[in-house]
Amino acid sequence: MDNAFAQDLCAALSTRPRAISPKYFYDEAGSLLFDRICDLPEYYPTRTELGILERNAQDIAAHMGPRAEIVEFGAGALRKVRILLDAMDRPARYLPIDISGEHLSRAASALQQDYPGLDVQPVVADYTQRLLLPAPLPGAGQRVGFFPGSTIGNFTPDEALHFLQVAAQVLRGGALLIGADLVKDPAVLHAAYNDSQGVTAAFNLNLLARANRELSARFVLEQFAHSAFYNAPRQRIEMHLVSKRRQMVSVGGQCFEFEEGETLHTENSHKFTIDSLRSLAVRAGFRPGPVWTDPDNLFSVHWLHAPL
Ligand code: AVI
Repeated sequence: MDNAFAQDLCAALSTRPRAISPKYFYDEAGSLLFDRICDLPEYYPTRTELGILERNAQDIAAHMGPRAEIVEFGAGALRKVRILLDAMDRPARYLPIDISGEHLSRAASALQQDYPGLDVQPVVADYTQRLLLPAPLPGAGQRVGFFPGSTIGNFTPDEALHFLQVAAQVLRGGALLIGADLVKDPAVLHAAYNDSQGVTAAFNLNLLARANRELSARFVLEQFAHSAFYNAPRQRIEMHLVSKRRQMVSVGGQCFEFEEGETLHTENSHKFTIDSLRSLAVRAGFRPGPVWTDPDNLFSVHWLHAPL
């Protein structure tokens, strides 16, 4: 099997407990479902972070200083970077990094149209690995990384540390602006990942639908249930797909058995305290700066100084 999704899915189904990386949610259909999640009434992170950025745009822009470059890890959230660009003093360059070239060039050309004077340079790369970025523009200000959405929460703690270490290297002398969802009332978290319209359930089940589309797998979607719950000791939402009965599934010609109630663990979404995010950043070499939150303390946006 030369396909990473096929390899990782078969490996996940062959081990116990069964778990697969959440990165496989994001094919075309999954990305559209995620966009719908962001607009759900129960899913507070997106609108809360947007509100924090809007209310504090001038202050954040002052920290960035004139002629700054923004390096965005992932090219999803154009709505968010626009808030920064609109407040900044003559932004010099925007470097969105994404593993999907198609998604990236769409995002980059949309932004270029609206900001004709801005130098937009997409970088196709896996930002969870080592990163090589173009040299700073002559006369440019500081290089500021932007990692919104609490995507850091979808990494394992080791991956999160590694990501921050890579970011600290490529942002040397600059800073990182990062969004982190906060630990809160489990009922609020539960509602955000168990929405009444069933969009999060469809997003979770799309992993199996994708396997059917791409890997000639034969998952019967009706035989799996979406499950999302807050694991309080580990401060994370866990998403699973639960087999509703004993069944056999086939992926790429290989057969796997599910017992009734057995799960495939599809995602962790870690929640942070302000201190836990700052301590992690310190371990990666950053020096914590200001933190902006909302009046209900649902979400946080951190300014982290990169090492020199
Ligand atoms: C992308 N990421 C930060 C989302 C989250 O909340 O962990 C993905 C998501 N999963 C279910 N709903 C949203």
